[in-house]
Amino acid sequence: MFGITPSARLRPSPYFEATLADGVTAFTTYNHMLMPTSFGHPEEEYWRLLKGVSMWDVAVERQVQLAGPDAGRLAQILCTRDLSQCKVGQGKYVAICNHAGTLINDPILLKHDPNKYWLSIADSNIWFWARAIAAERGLDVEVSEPDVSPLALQGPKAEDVVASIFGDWIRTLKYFWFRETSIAGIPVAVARSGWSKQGGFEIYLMDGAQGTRLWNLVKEAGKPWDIGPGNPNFCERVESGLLSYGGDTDEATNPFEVRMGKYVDLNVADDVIGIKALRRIHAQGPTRHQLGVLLEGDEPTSFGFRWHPIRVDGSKVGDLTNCAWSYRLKKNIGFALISTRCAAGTPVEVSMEGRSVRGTLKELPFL
Ligand code: THG
Repeated sequence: MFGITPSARLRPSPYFEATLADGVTAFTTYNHMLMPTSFGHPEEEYWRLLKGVSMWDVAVERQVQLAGPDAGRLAQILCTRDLSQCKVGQGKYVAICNHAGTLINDPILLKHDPNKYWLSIADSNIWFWARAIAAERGLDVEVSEPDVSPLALQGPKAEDVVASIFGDWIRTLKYFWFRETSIAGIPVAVARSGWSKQGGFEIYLMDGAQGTRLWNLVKEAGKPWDIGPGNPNFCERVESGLLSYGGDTDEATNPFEVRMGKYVDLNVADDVIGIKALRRIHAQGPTRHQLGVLLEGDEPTSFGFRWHPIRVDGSKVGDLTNCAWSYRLKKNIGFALISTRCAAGTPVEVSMEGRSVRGTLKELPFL
C-alpha cells in the first residue's frame, strides 16, 4: 500500500532483519517502534496459532525498569493493584491510571527482586510518567528503558518447543511467572505469558545485538512442530476478549469499564495514583462497560481507523472499538464500549462506512 520511511525516531526491533527475511508484509507502530502485523497468510497464521505454534516479534512490548531502594514503593504508587503479595519471579497484569482514574497503560509487572521491577508496557509513554512521579515524590529509584525485547511463542505446541530449548523446568512455570537464564550465551528471561489465549511463553531477549541469532535458534528448534512466523493475532484476541489499550480505550476510560475491575484493589494506600478517583467511580457505578458485538452478514468487513457509533432505537449508546472476521464463528465480531443500560442480548445497529449493520450484544470472551 505504502512504505515506511526509516528514521532514528522509529526504533527497529532486534528481530527486524529476521522478520524481513521470513517475509513480513505489514507493520503497525507501537511505542515508537514497528511491529509485524502480517506475514501474508492471515488465515494460515491464525490456524497455526490455534493448532500449532507461532513465533512473534513483540519487541515493542518495552520494559520500563524501576531499580533502587524505592523501586517497590514506586511500582505500588503507579499500579492500582495490590502488589504486597507479589513474589520475586512473579508477574502480574496491572492497571496504571492517572489521577482521574483514567487508564493510561495496562502492563505486565515483573518483579525481579525487591529492588528491581519491569513494567512490560502497552502503547503509551510510561517511562516519562514514572520518572516524573519518582521525582515529585522524592523517591530513590532509577527509571530506565533497558535493552530488553520480548519474542513470543504462542499456541498449544509452544510448550514443547520452549522445553526443547530451555529444558523441562519450563513445563512447571506458573502463569505469568518467569526466570532468568541463557541459551547459547544469549541472556534471556523466560515467562509463561503472551497476548493470546492459546497458551505460550515470552522470551525476553536481554541483548539487542543477538536478535537474529535468537530468532533463528527458536525457528530451528521449532521445526519439528512446524513453527512459523506470526504476530499478535487480531482475530484470536477479539474472539478471546483481550484488551488493546489505545485501540479499545479512549481519554476517559477507567479500568472498571474495560473488565479490569478485578485488577483494582480499592483498599491500597491513598498515595496510589488514581485510587481516590477509582473509589468514587466504583461507588457511583461506571457509566460504560465492555461487551462483544456479533454482527450480521457473512462477508468479512474492515474496521479502518476510527470507532463506529452503536445505536439502539436510533440513539447513540456507545462505540464499536474493533471488528474482526472470526474464522471460528464465521461472523464479524468486535468489542462495544457501551452504556451500562445496554446488556448482552440487546439488538443494536452499527454505522460502518456509511452503512448500518445489525448486530447483537454478547458477553466477552466470544470463545
Ligand atoms: N506481554 C508482555 N508485555 C505486554 C503484553 C503482553 N505489553 C503490552 C500488552 N501486552 C499489555 N497488555 C496486556 C493485556 C492483556 C494481557 C496481557 C497484557 C493478558 N490478559 C489475560 C486476560 O485478560 O484474559 C490474562 C490476565 C490475567 O489473568 O491476569 O494476558 O502480552 N510481556
